[in-house]
Order: sequence, then structure tokens, then C-alpha cells
Amino acid sequence: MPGNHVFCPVCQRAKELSVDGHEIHLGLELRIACDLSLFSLHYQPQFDLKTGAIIGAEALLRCNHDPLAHVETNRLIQMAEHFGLIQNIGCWAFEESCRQLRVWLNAGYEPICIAVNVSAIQLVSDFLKDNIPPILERYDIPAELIEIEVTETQPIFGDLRCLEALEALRNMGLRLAIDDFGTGYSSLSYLKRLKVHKLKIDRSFIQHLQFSSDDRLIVSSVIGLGRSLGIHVLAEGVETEEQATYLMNNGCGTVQGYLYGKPVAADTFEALHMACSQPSPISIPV
Ligand code: G
Ligand code: MN
Repeated sequence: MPGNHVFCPVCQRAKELSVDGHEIHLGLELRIACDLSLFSLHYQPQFDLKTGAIIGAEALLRCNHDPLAHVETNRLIQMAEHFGLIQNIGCWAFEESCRQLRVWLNAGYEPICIAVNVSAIQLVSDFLKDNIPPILERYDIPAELIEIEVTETQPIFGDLRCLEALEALRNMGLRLAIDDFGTGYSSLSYLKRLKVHKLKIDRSFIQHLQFSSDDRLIVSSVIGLGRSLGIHVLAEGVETEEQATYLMNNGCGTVQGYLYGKPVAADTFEALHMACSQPSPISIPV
């Protein structure tokens, strides 16, 4: 008998990784966080580069359960997938985004689009897809105000089940955005077929814009590709005025990054970005 130990159904171990020197069982802690709903979303603003208007926010998962409080979003999602908790957590994140958006719409703020990250594992199951229509209805959210972000680093475009799921989400009226564009499994034909709404240029290309002519070429090509196909292009990870200037001069429409705002809790986001959302041009030295 294993005594008081609890074994992870996936890895079969009682304890797993160590964080900050403490040996903890991440799966168990994540399960506790799930049972007690110890999650929140942080929101990172997205701006129209020309007008300076806020156009949206990316919702990023945070865990408020102490042992996992400092785990970053991507790692949390990986853990949720590994321990079989992604369907519940992913669905919670979608619903919480809709609930928060309804709060902001009711408060009279200009409508913005909320981007929710969705992984391949969520796409191949019907769980999220089946839950989306009733959630949109419950909070009276027009589908076009929710953007589904899928990363190009997962082989989503080569998996028929994922493609069909994305098509179904698109047919519900949701927007589709391709995250980390340029780093993974591109399939240009599906960008058009799925009527993808937005390409997010990966921050690795933005980071070195100043020093790498290759990256400048890649970024301007993606902006051109978006323009040719009628797909919005957003540059992510913009941290400096120089990067913003290059993007502006090369016709990039929208931006996200620490230069404009870090991911913050909903109340901070409201105070920083929604309450003063009178469009005014972002000043960039040329
Ligand atoms: O790949 P995705 O866009 O989902 O990644 C979101 C993550 O990127 C978040 O954890 C967020 O904190 C981080 N991030 C957002 N903007 C910037 C930025 O300007 N610079 C860096 N280094 N990280 C960023
Ligand atoms: Mn993302």
C-alpha cells in the first residue's frame, strides 16, 4: 500500500520537479488549484500602431495557488496538458474572458477583442467547442469579440481534427489568430482557407530587428503577406521605440509588448488601458 502518498495518474510518481528548491508534486498542486478555482487571468493590451487606440487584450493564465504562483503561463499550460487538466482549465479561461468582457462592456468601455490561447489538445476534443456557444450566450458576447489564438509551434495545421475544429470555431463567428508566426509549422494555404484573422509575428524576430537584416526582411515579408492575403498582422514582444519605428514604417498594423504594457490583472488593466482609451497617436520618434 502506498500509505499516505498520492500518486500522479500520469507520471506515477509521488513527487516531481522542484521549484525554488522545494520538492512538490506539481500535478497534485495543480489539481488542488483546479478544485479550489485558484486561477486568474492577466491581460496584455494590444494597440493600433497608427492611432494608438487599444484594440484588444491577450488573456494569460495565472495560478493563485502559492506553490505555483510563479510558474509562467506556457509552463502552466504544459502541466495542465500533462496532468489531464487542460480541458477544465482551458474552458474556465474562455468563460472568465467572456465574463470579464461583459463587465467592461456593461461599464460602457469601447468594445475590445479578447484573445484566448487554445492548444491542440483542446482542439481535438469537443469539450471547449461544445461549451463555447452556451458561454457566449450566458454573457451575451458577440462571437467576433473573442479571438482564438493557436500557436504555430504545435503541428495544428497538419492535423485534420484540429483544422476541422478551427473551422467550426470560425463558423461560430470567433476570430482566429496564429501565435508565434514564423517559428513553426506554417501552412500558408490554410491561412486563407480558415479565414485567419490575424498573424502574430513571433517576438524572436522583433527582438533582433535592430541588429539582424534577416529578421528585418522576415518581418517586412510577413507584413506584406498579411496585406496580400487581407490578414491583420500584429507584432508581439515589442520592447523598444526603435522596433516600433521599424514596424510603423513598414506598415505593421498592430502591436503588443512591454513597450506598451505588460500582462496585468483585470482591475489594473481597466485603470491603465480601458479608462483612458481615448484614441491618441503613440508618439514615435522617426
Ligand atoms: O506566445 P505568447 O504570445 O502566448 O506568449 C505570451 C508571453 O509572452 C507572456 O508570458 C508574456 O508575459 C510574454 N511577453 C509579452 N510581451 C513581451 C515582451 O515585450 N517581451 C518579452 N520578453 N516577453 C513578453
Ligand atoms: Mn499567445
